[in-house]
Amino acid sequence: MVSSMRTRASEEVATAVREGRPVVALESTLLAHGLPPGHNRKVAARLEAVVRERGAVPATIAVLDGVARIGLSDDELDRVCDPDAGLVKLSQRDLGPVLGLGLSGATTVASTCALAHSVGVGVFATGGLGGVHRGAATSWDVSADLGVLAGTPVVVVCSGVKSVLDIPATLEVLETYSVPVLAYRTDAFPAFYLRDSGLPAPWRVDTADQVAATVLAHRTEVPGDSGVLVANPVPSDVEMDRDLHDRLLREGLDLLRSRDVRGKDVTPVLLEHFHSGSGGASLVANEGLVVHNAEVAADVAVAISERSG
Ligand code: PSU
Ligand code: MN
Repeated sequence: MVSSMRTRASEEVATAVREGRPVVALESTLLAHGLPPGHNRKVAARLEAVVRERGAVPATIAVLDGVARIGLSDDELDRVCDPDAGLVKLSQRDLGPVLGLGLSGATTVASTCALAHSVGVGVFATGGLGGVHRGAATSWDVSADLGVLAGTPVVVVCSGVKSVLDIPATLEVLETYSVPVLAYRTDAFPAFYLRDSGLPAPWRVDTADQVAATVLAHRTEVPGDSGVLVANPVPSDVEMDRDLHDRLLREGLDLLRSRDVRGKDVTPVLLEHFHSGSGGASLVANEGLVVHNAEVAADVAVAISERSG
């Protein structure tokens, strides 16, 4: 385990890792750039609380003043959730510049996975995975989340990928990168706000222990360093209405075109359109799914440490 000058695990996280106790990494981009101010701080606290209730240690990750922090204090979480703090969105390739230049930012799935792995944390919960964007054949916009999963042995629990992406292409790339995709208690690959993307998932699992068995076999028996994706659908009681979802999606895609939004701004602009256009329904779904993912990730982390113990 590395705790370098510029990457520091909190005392609690470092101790848990050393003792082989379950830890769940959480990302900060969904807080800083995916949820509105105020609401984001409540979700941050709820995520950490549910991970603890399930018997694991939460490790929210962000870069603050040139130090990658694995496990944040309450004050540090306040800062991540404060829009005036101006934390930029950091993918994996942005880590060198912010660490080297002493700057701050919120980590995406890609950079959170990489930092979690660097301190020995192998389970991570998020909302939606980044993927292949629509039109990627000409824009080349494919999230670094996929490339990092290809080479980082971390379990990522998410609710699939948003329907603003090209979901069939995203599943193809995950296959190319040899990332196992396990749908949790469903046969369908989920689409973030919706439980069913219309595409079947490659594998179905029904318990955290089945996830743990798969992860341990994948890590120990299968050559390569790819991660494992667990796709856990949004809970039925907070799933978005499909017609409202489809309308907001059409409008959101038009908005991107008319404002010429590109690159790292695409995801935050679309999320904001859903939040303002759905009268809050998308926020309820977003919070519900990310909390559920944190719970499942904690169960998986506990099951992995029981099987390894
Ligand atoms: N999906 C969401 N909410 C988010 C993100 C994705 O529903 O906040 C964030 C995650 O941090 C993910 C990142 O890693 O967006 C992907 O961004 P990009 O497509 O620019 O790689
Ligand atoms: Mn992108």
